[in-house]
Parts: sequence; structure tokens; C-alpha cells
Amino acid sequence: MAFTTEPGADGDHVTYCRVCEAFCGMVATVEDGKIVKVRPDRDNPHSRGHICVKGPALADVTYDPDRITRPMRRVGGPGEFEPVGWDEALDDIAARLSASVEKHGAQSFAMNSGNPPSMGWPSSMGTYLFSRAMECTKLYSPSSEDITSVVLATELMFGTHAFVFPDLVDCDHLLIFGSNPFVSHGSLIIAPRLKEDLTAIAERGRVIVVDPRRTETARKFEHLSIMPAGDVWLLGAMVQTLIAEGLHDGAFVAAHCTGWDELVAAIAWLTPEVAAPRCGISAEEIRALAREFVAVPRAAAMGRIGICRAPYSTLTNFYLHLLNVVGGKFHKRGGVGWGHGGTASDAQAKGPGQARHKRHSSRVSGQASVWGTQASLTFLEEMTTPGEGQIRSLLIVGANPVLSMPGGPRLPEGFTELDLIVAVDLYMTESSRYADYILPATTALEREDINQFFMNHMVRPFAQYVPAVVPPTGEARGEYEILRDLAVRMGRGAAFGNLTPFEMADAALQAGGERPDGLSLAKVKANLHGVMIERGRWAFDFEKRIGHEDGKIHLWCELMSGEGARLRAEPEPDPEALRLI
Ligand SMILES: Nc1nc2c(c(=O)[nH]1)N[C@H]1C(S)=C(S)[C@@H](COP(=O)(O)OP(=O)(O)OC[C@H]3O[C@@H](n4cnc5c(=O)[nH]c(N)nc54)[C@H](O)[C@@H]3O)O[C@H]1N2
Ligand SMILES: Nc1nc2c(c(=O)[nH]1)N[C@H]1C(S)=C(S)[C@@H](COP(=O)(O)OP(=O)(O)OC[C@H]3O[C@@H](n4cnc5c(=O)[nH]c(N)nc54)[C@H](O)[C@@H]3O)O[C@H]1N2
Ligand code: SF4
Ligand SMILES: [Mo]
Repeated sequence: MAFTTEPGADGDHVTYCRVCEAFCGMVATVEDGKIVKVRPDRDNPHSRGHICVKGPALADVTYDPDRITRPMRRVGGPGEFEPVGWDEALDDIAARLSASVEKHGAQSFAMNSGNPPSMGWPSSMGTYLFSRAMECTKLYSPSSEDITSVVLATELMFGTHAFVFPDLVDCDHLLIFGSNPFVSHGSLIIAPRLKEDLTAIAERGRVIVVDPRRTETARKFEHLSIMPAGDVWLLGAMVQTLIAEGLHDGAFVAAHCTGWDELVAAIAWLTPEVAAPRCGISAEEIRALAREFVAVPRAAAMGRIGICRAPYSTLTNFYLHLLNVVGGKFHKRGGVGWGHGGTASDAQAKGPGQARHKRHSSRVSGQASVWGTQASLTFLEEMTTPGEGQIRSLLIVGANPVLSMPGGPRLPEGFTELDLIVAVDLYMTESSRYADYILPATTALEREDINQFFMNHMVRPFAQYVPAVVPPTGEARGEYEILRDLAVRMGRGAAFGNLTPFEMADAALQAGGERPDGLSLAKVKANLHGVMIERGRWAFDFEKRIGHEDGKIHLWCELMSGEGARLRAEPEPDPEALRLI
């Protein structure tokens, strides 16, 4: 079948969905310059014809009459806008933002970026480079509702922010804590045909879903019902069992880890008998879960959102890592470890080490930032508490914090005090209606892209470049272009450098010593449906990925020690208490 790569040309265009991390391949049919149909791309070697209802809906969003397709300036109360030209809008924003930062300092400018732009390469680079141009340290994102506890636990144990995930291809025994991939299609693990992968694992062995709710995924496999927020107890007691019964991988621990003695001492109290009433799973069942996990050579434990929102979520994720590492499942076939994507040289995958989580604490409540982003709970206090560093100007890129953040409905109390709010969005939303300007972004189908950021947590690494299917609707522009032009107008364009995002992607694809199959943007472009990166999941030296200076995996640390002590002092739970999930 012939495909066209000319944006807007009539015919079939190869593209991929950018709504969730699965990045399913799609084919969009254009007639008279408009997308009339979107279907799965059966020639995409990664998703092999999988899509869900949200992929084709990107076309409906593109042509939604409610979409904002011209820059809008607020002329009255919230939600009262009128159209304005791009030059006039960008000039006025540049002047007002410069004046506000000049008067109140770099710390007075905040950014809030959301999920949709983070799924694209130029869109996420635009946000990142603009934050650098502004020397912005007040970055808000969905992280603190989503991945912060995973990031911090990974940083503390491995000294890196590169995520670890299970080897679904060869796993025979998978424990899933707090994720419902039959509906979500997975997160921090990319496998568009995750359902099939899980079904295959269950056929070879077992898939055990630990969830308070009998979810769509749990119904298909073995369901272990847990009390909400009980995971920290269950996982801790599983690790304790491994150690107490001598089931741990002593050779791996001796060769690659530090902190063993401290861990042994710190976790001895957390017996299955202590944990049972707090997680609703009997002591015998906890012991059996731990024993069965280590007994299967190719076993892995993974977790997601359901263990990231309860109290002790960092400790929970740390215990989850411990279960895999101490249980002898780390960087082993069928186990858990880092990915082997298209761009990860060892140096790139390395993190900055353990100190980072304290870098930018809220000046009001002292809450620490993780991975460079602030806790959402500090957003309002940073806007409304006077003093040096009070937020006075705000850029929102593809986020709707009034709906998505904890305490979101109160955020407008802060918004109305600011000098300037600019939103880059497709819509006037509960949040962008408070902006002084709404700048219209392109939809995914209106921009070229490459799945650069995400190759590292793909179960089967895959690279794809796609041109835009159609040119932007109305006057919409890409986030990268909007933010670069704004930075240039403010005399801060240098941060964007001389390379386009795609030249940067090319350099990253070509760099790195561990790549016998030699990738480049040209090679990726030559494969319209994308290219599998055939390299073998474990074909690299994992020790080089560890970010701690001593090159070791840290099994225990001061921060977790404090959390462990706090957990130990928790009062007996009230069996009558209502708990939310
Ligand atoms: N359709 C759809 N898909 C999406 C999204 C969407 O909005 N809609 N959003 C995407 C995004 S941004 C993300 S981050 C991912 C999230 O993807 P997942 O992490 O798979 O999230 P959920 O599907 O919410 O599943 C979380 C599960 O945790 C369970 N749970 C709640 N509390 C606890 C607890 O204390 N312990 C345990 N063990 N389980 C608990 C819930 O019952 C739920 O089944 O989904 C992505 N996919
Ligand atoms: N109650 C509750 N709150 C939650 C969660 C939950 O399960 N329950 N989940 C949390 C999680 S995991 C996450 S990731 C966050 C997500 O939180 P957000 O990222 O804030 O929310 P989204 O709805 O994904 O998208 C935000 C905005 O992006 C706009 N948009 C869509 N496409 C584009 C685009 O291509 N470009 C631009 N510039 N804008 C676009 C939409 O109009 C929308 O207003 O929510 C978190 N909050
Ligand atoms: S599973 Fe995710 S990437 Fe695939 S079509 Fe649905 S929303 Fe898009
Ligand atoms: Mo998320």
C-alpha cells in the first residue's frame, strides 16, 4: 500500500497515537485536506494493529468546534476572551513577563506542564528549554500525583532516575501492585500489547494482581485483595520473610549492594504477623507469596499508581525494589531492570545522585522537590504567601491543574493574584479560563514527532518518526515554536541553541557506545512504520547504569530509615475505618 508523507495530502498517512505511553501505530486517511478516518497500523511492528478508542478520537479533537485555534486575550473576568494576532500576543506576553521577572526575580516565575505535551518530543523539549531559558525552578507537573515516589525510591536505591520495569517477554511469574493495565494500557512500562503479554505469562506461570478492587485485570488473572494503603506492610513483610528465611540472593547482594546489615536490622520487626492486620492478608499467605516469588527463576514484581498515592508511597516503592533486588530478580532474564532503548548511553541514563530530592524546597511548607518538580500541594501556598520568591507569573502548558491537582478547585484563589498567566492549550478549560492569554497548540496529528523520550522503558524497544498528518488547524502552532519564539522575544533565545529538536534527536540516536545496530534519524525515517531495536533486553552492563558514586545498589539509607521508624510507630488500624482507593 502506498502512503504519503506530505502533511495534508490526500491519501493514507502513517502516524502514531500520543495519548498514552503505548504509542500505538495508526493510519490516518486524508480526503480534501481533512482526516476522514483513523485506523490501526497493522504494519507497525511494535503495536501490530492495536489501538483503543482514544487514538482515532485525536481526529475528533483536531476538528472539534470547541477547540481554540486562534490566540485569545482575556478582556474581562475568567473565561471572557477575544481573538488577538500572534505577534501582538507574543509581544505583549514577552514585555509583561520580562517586567514581572525583572521586578520580582527569577523565582517568581512558575511553570505547570501537563501530560499531553510530555508525550511528544518537540513539545516536551519546548517546555524543558523554556524552563531553562527562564531559569525556572518552580516547575509543577502531574509528577506528584503520579510518579514522584517511584522516582525518589529509584534515586535512593540506584542513584538514577531511569525507571526499572519487568521483562514481560521472558517472565513466568508476575506480581502487579496497584495497576490496572487492561484499562490504562500501562504506565512506566511500554508494551502496546500488554494484555497479550500478561496472558502469555499466565499461560507459562502466574500473574497475581494485588488490588483492593476486583479490576478488569484482576478478573482475568489471580486477584489478591489488599486493604487500601496496605502495600507498604505486605511488601515490607515479604522482604522480611526472604531475609528471615535465608531465601535472598546472597551472591548478588555481596557483589552489587551496600547497606545489607542496616537493612537486615531495620526490617526485622516487620514480620508477616505484624503486617497481616494492616494489609488484610494472612501471615501464611504473605510467606507463601514471598517463597513462591523467589522459587521461580524468572519472576518479577511491578507496581504503579495504586501504590503511589497512599501514605509511605516512597517506602512502598523502595520495598518493591528490594523485593526484586534481594529476591534475586534484578537484571536477570524474566526479571526487572533498566531498558535498552535507542538513546540510552550509560552516561545519559545515570542520575545526579542522592542529594537531588532536596534541591528546591517550598519556601512555605518546606516540601522538597523531586526530579526537579515541586509537590502540587505547594502550588497554592507559593502563589498566596507574600515574600521573596512568591509566584507572580505562570505558564501552563497542556495541564488542567484545577481538575488534576489535589486542592485544585482552590487554585483560582492564587491565579487571580498573579501579574500574568499564559496557557498553551487546545481548549478553554477550568484552568485556562483564568489565563490572560490562551495560545492555541497543535494536536498530535498536526505535528511531526519521534518517540525519543520513551524508548528506555519499552519492553521491546522501538523507534518511530512520523511527519504531521495535516497542517495546523486555524492559527494553531506547536508548543516548541510558541515557546522558542517567546524566549527569543524576551532576549532569552540562546537556551534553545542552534539545533532543531530533530537534530538533537539525531545526535542522541547516534551517540552512545553500546549500539552495534547504529541508529540515526535517517535510519528511523527510512522505516515509515517504525523500527524495532533488536538488541536483547539485558545486553548491557547494568553496573554502569548505577548512579551512586560507589557503583553499588543501596539497600538502605537514612531517609528510608526514618520512614521505616515512622511506619513502626503507626497505631493499630481501626478495623471500622472507611478507606478510599
Ligand atoms: N483510559 C485511560 N487510560 C489511562 C489514563 C486515563 O486517564 N484514562 N491515564 C494514563 C496515566 S496519566 C497514567 S499515570 C496511567 C495509570 O495507570 P495505572 O497505574 O494502571 O492506573 P489505574 O488504572 O488507575 O490503576 C490503579 C489501580 O490501583 C488500585 N489501587 C488503589 N489504591 C490501592 C492501594 O492502596 N493498593 C493497591 N495495591 N492498589 C490500589 C486501583 O483500584 C486501581 O485498580 O494510566 C494511563 N492510561
Ligand atoms: N482525581 C484524580 N486526579 C488525578 C489523577 C486521578 O487518577 N484522579 N491522575 C493524576 C495523573 S496520573 C496525571 S498524569 C494527571 C494529569 O493531569 P493533567 O496533565 O493536568 O491533565 P490532562 O487532562 O491529561 O491534560 C491537561 C490539558 O492538556 C490539554 N491538551 C490536550 N492535548 C494537548 C496538546 O497536544 N497540547 C497542549 N498544549 N495541550 C493539550 C487539554 O485540553 C487539557 O486541558 O492527573 C493527576 N490527577
Ligand atoms: S492504548 Fe494509548 S497509545 Fe494506544 S490508541 Fe489507546 S490511547 Fe493511544
Ligand atoms: Mo499519569
